[in-house]
Amino acid sequence: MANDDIQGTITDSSGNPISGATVYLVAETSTNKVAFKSTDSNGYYKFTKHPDADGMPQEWHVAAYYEDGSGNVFNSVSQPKVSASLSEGAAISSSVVYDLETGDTSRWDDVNDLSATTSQVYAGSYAGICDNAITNGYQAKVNIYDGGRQPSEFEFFWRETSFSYGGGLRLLNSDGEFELGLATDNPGWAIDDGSGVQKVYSGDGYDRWIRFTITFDWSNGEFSADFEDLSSGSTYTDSGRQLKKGKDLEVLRLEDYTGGTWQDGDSMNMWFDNISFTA
Ligand SMILES: [Ca+2]
Ligand SMILES: [Ca+2]
Repeated sequence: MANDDIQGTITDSSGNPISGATVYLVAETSTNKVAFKSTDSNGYYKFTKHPDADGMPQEWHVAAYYEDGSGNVFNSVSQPKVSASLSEGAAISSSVVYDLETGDTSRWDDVNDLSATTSQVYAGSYAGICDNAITNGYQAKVNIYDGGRQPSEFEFFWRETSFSYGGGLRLLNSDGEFELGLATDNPGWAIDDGSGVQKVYSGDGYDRWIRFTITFDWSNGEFSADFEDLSSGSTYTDSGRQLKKGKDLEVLRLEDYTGGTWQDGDSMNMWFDNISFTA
């Protein structure tokens, strides 16, 4: 197991081989990219005798990245994690998903308060939980797109208890400026966009999964919101809302939020799952 080769073929969503894609080998237990290769003319890559110093079975992700020269960027991380032989290749999709299915927070870049848990799960075996509100700092951070991208859609699911006084997600662009925030105003739903913070729905209660889908219109610096309480069926939709800057997205942060103020440190007890970005 220790020195097996990891190899495969990178294809597009139609199954056509992608030449010149960059493939990273990412350890299960960290976000470190331990090696990278470019695919050949047949889309083939191979990591020979990949690092596995402890001699124990080590599982890996393969992350693939490709720009087609027309401004289209394709990213993927193999899910579930691949074990020592990746023989069937990893199809490039244009989605990046944070679903906690590694059972840890290894895919996050900096974590102050976020844990993988089985206590409440929207999909799969794990969700993320934040249960220790942080003042003047974020709960957790991840670089979604190094250098910034303009995905078409952003979606996630959250769940909150009555012990929580709100929390949420904030998106920053490649200049380090905020573009959009979405938060609970326990149990209401709040949007922090180009118009500032607004509570858009009062919420139907606690202990239920809520779906949040954002569709971006980058050419106009706008987005549409489509939110749904998966227990009651209540929805909120709006369109033509202004982003704060309208540039791009690079970083996702989970942050505490209470009654209109981010990072206030006043109680946060909520789960997140299937946070996805689709380019
Ligand atoms: Ca999950
Ligand atoms: Ca709070």
